[in-house]
Amino acid sequence: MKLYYARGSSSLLPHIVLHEAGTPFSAIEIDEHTKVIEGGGDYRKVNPLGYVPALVLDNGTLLTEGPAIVQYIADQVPTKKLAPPNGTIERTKLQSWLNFFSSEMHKGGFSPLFYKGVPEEGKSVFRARLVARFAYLDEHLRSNEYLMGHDYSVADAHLFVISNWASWVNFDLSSYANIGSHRERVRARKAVRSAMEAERLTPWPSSPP
Ligand SMILES: N[C@@H](CCC(=O)N[C@@H](CS)C(=O)NCC(=O)O)C(=O)O
Repeated sequence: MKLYYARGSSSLLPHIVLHEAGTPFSAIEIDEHTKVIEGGGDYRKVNPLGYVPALVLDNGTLLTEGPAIVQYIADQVPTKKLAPPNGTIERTKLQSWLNFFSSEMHKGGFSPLFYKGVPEEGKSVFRARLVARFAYLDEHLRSNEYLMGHDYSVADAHLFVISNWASWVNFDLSSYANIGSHRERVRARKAVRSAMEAERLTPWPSSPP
């Protein structure tokens, strides 16, 4: 398997999950802006959409979209319990979290804060949304060690990856104590440290790479 990633971006999610799974893979860095693959080549020939992550399986199948990719990886190693079994209500709850992070927090929250063309007035709408959504998450984590309850899952890695971006857009997370301790629990995992070291993210860069 080959994972195409850009440092510190949403592709850190499948990068962490591949380390959790222990599945052999190679990680290939791309420049998110120029779409040039490390060592040469146009990433758009791998993924015509041009964005990361993309996972290319050994048989050449291309998988895109982080939430789908991490469920595929989790399903390859059921004993690791990175996702509840398919078809269960617990799996639907996990999918609900993954969709929440991908749509409400990523595209409908953080993404517009990175765009230079978005005026400050517009950005304040998305900041307010993030405030409300982080408050909701913080309340949930008050009584739950992990998003799904007692057990770590790919959803926890997703929250970790998304909340990493707060420092890049001057969004203050310090008032969300439960999110802070959840982030520490997730950061302490060997797989998380390995993926972050592979992407040269320790220490966390002060601005997007
Ligand atoms: N819907 C995709 C979005 C992925 C995405 O937004 N990737 C960003 C990095 S966080 C990217 O590669 N942006 C560059 C571009 O859109 O050209 C997913 O959830 O995997």
